[in-house]
Amino acid sequence: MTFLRHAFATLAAAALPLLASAATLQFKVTDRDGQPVPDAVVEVLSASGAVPRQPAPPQVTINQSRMRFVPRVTVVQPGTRVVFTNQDGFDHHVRGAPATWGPMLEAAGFQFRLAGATDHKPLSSSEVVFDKPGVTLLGCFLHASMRGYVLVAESPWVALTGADGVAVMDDLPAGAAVVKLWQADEVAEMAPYSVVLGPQPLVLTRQLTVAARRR
Ligand SMILES: [Cu+2]
Repeated sequence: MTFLRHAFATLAAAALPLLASAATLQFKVTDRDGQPVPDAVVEVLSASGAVPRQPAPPQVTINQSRMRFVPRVTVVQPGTRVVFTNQDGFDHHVRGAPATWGPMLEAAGFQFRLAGATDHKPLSSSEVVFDKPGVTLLGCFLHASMRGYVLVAESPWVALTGADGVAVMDDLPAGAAVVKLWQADEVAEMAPYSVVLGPQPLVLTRQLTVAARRR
């Protein structure tokens, strides 16, 4: 009986901080015409200092496929290794340059060529470690229409909007936070939101000043 009571107390103590800290944010992004905008990045900077239970992967892959960067927008944590591969049957370049003013300008851009895929060899690949928060614009010298983005987040709490223009983040730490939104085509500066996250799901919406680029 003593043992059981002890076990219960331990369980309760372990569960309590999780219950107390779980907050939900839903962020919907639409364009100038009211259409849902996918691939917008929602970042939550929590004053709590808490980090997600599930750590971000140390390595991600961006494919060049059918004349596109796939995914078009990749969000990583500082220090993430990004592997680029070319799946098309012809050569591509990968050119990376800072997309915004800020600390990223100190970092040198990068460029390399990836040979086209053949039946007999493994895919051409090369990798880049992204260290500093900021946005890098990806392009290809050979195909001007190719555009991609790597966003190195400031916060471990970050999500992309889906095809419905909505990002839902569960398990956020409760308390004061700043919510930032980034979207590739938006030209107007988007002021961050100061919010308090609590047990009630917080719903935010933002209409962009531009019509999002269709693929
Ligand atoms: Cu190309």
